[in-house]
Amino acid sequence: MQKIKNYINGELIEPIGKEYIDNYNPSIGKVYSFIPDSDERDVELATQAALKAFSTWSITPKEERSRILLKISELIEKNLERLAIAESIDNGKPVSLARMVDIPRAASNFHFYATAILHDASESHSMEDSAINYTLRTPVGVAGCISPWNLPLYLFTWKIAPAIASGNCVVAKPSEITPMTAYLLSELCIEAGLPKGVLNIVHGYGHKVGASITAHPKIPLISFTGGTKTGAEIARVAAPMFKKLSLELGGKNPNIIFADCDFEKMIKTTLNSSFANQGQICLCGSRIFIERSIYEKFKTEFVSRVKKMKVGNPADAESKLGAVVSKQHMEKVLSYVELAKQEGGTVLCGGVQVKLEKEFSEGYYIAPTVIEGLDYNCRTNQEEIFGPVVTLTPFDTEEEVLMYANSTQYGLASILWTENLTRAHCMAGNLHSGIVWINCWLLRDLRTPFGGVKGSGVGREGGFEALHFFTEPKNVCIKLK
Ligand code: TXE
Repeated sequence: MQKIKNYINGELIEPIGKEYIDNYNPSIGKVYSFIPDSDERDVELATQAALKAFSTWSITPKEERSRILLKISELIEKNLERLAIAESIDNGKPVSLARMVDIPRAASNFHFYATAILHDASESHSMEDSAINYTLRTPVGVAGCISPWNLPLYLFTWKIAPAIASGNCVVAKPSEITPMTAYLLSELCIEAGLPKGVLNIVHGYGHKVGASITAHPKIPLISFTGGTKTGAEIARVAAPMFKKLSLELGGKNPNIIFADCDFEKMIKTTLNSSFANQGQICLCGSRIFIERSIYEKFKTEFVSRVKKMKVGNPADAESKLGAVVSKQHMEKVLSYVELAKQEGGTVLCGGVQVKLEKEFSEGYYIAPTVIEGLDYNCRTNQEEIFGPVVTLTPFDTEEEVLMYANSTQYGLASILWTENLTRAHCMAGNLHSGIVWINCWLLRDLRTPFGGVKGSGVGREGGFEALHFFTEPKNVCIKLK
């Protein structure tokens, strides 16, 4: 069985400790490869390589950096099918989703930042005839990038691309649950001619490799996407070291549906915003609020379509849902269904593990689940479940549904369905979230600021926000006479 390797100083090498971790294929519930169980010695090796490469990479002309990132983007596109299959096997998601969303977005991430650096500019401020100021934005040095298992290559490259595009070098750690496409990316970076040490990928556990990256004195910046609890732990370690932090954390996003919406468009999109990637996207709308006058109509139509969504072999084009990412995660999600029942909820469909035939019988499959009859402030409606589980709650007024929507510790994304323009703009202004989608979901322009408020994180990714995060601004003021 394949043993993947760390990517350090331009080479694919074994972990110093020669230890490995089992890597599961969640669709069959079996180990299919091994990943390095790296430790702080491997992180040290990677950091030294990054520091060494930084002196050259940081002064490499942006046109040359752009050329190499474009090459990486092209190679991802060229290897799309291989990467999509690898992503699906590693994460359990339908290969159709990986082919349509995950891998193309990874290519776009490199392509976007390869061109953004050619057009970025910094400010100057004239003090009439007495002085002139100009702002320099220089790369910070070695960036630590730590990413999660739900959109493995998509989120991994969303950090790495702007970091290296802006002249930094990187020590990166993908989730130990889904390391495969990060490993395949290493091979593509070598093929693209990325200079050694610019990107270093160290595989292993969060509490070992992730914690070591976070605490390393020579890594002045951490970009993290993952759970809110882990984000708080990273902040606890990094803050006293005055590290720059970007934390993209969990979400418990409201999907607010008014009676005047375009019903067919809304229901089709809501199936997707509820269950895409088995509900394992921090942007999913897991709390669905429906104006009372259409509640029964929505419930009947929505549940009947959910029941038709095929849960199956991720390689099967018909599968709408594949396996959730791990046995532990399946048990966590199912435990929330039990909690919902204890809190007075009624399961309208799903709520159980799906047992498939033959080699898939040991896979981690959950039926898409719809629950009604819960209070807006019960645990099921306040805590991130991060699986194919949504709740339905009726509302009567805008004030009421705003209070429900804003009632959690999270504030990442909101979804709003209405044809009333005034209401759309007013609600958007009053929703406590970093992103508001109106009559759509997951429509993404990479130039826009991406991130959340409250327990959903700190800072923003995307566009020039990311380039500014990965650089330090310096003001130079020159006296004119
Ligand atoms: O994330 P973790 P997990 C949410 C979702 C999920 C929960 C936990 O609710 O159930 O987070 O998921 C590394 N120092 N989201 O366990 O633990 C870890 O190895 C440094 C939302 O996957 O946060 C992995 O690479 N690093 C999220 C990364 O952090 C540490 C997407 C994420 O792992 C570490 C995923 C430490 N002490 C989960 N401990 C989103 N916003 O999209 C772990 N890691």
